[in-house]
Amino acid sequence: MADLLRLLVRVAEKAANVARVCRQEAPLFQLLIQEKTGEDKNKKFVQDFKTLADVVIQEMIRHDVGAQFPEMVGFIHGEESNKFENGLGECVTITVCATEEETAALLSTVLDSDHTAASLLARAIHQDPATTDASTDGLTVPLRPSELGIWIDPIDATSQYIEGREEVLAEGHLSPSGLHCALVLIGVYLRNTGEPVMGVINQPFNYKDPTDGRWRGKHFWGVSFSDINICSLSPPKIGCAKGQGLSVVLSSSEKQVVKESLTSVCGPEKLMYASGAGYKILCVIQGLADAYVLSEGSTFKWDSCAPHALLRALGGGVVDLAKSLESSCEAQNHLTELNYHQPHTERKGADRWANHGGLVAYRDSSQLHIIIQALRGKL
Ligand code: 2IP
Ligand code: CA
Ligand code: CA
Repeated sequence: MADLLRLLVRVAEKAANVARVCRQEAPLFQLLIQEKTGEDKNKKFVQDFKTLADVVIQEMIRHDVGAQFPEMVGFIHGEESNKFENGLGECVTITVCATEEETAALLSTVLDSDHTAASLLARAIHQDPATTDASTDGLTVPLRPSELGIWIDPIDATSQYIEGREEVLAEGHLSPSGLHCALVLIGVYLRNTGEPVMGVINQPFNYKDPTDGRWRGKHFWGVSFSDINICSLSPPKIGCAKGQGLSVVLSSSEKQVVKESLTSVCGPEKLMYASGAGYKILCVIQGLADAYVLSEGSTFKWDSCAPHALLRALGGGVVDLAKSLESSCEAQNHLTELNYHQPHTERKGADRWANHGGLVAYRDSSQLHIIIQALRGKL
């Protein structure tokens, strides 16, 4: 399955190109913003955004993976629906066509005949990205495409992407908000168990090159299956030196009781806040925080699948917080780890795929246990 990994790294880079192109064209960017309605609405935000960039990226990934791995068609899921309404109120189904010209023609029907914008987007969709990842050479993974499914979040932290604040990232430090929180997330899971086995994360706005003023991205990948555990990042040193306490990243909207309970194991300066569910898990992957705690069901399978696979490759994981608080046997993390194959059938729309019990993302299971103990009986 190393060829699937290479394809996902490439298609995530193409996705990042589309995300950058959409931001570079200010008038185009305004055109792209649409409000979500009905059951697909993420309850968390009064206003959530559905951008054409999101839809286009998701369909491009679905198209490219389906073309190379036909056995996976029907098992490539994502956050977005591929229906988009244009300025005339017409519903257009976004697909990637056989040629750049045909894709441009389809996109221009959504972009109210703005051919320049449509051509720019179509070019990014059909262009092969420059970078390939040589570090996957020689890798073999004994999995068949017919055993796998995919979760795509074409752009996580859409609000940061739309707001577009430019922050300079300091080495070794977490930065709470800004364009760098926006991530392309592609996760692969086993259809029969729901276990996350492969993940690719692309950060399209990692660094603004002062020589040409253009954004450069960065990507991360990981594979975790059976005794294979490989990650493009080497495991960061476990923090929590004696007496220093854990560092935990939270959503700024996290409950007060969670903040207070964690202060006892973290110390006040070690509680940090950041935007984007994917970015917060990436902070744990990179060692910028020891854990990410979320007490609400405001994330979805497409948010956690990809970064979860990377954390597993590093010896950590992502557990369901509610289940972990109930579970009496601390050692059995595998029973509380999130999985990705079954919807909550009693729910509707996006809610069927929510991580309802909240979550804890961690690198080290002894740190996970400290966190669970601190929160037990408090929620
Ligand atoms: C969102 C996004 C938000 C996050 C929310 C996700 O996904 O990652 O930032 O909230 O849970 O569902 P918070 O930043 O408070 O953690 P999207 O941007 O794809 O809707
Ligand atoms: Ca998301
Ligand atoms: Ca998204």
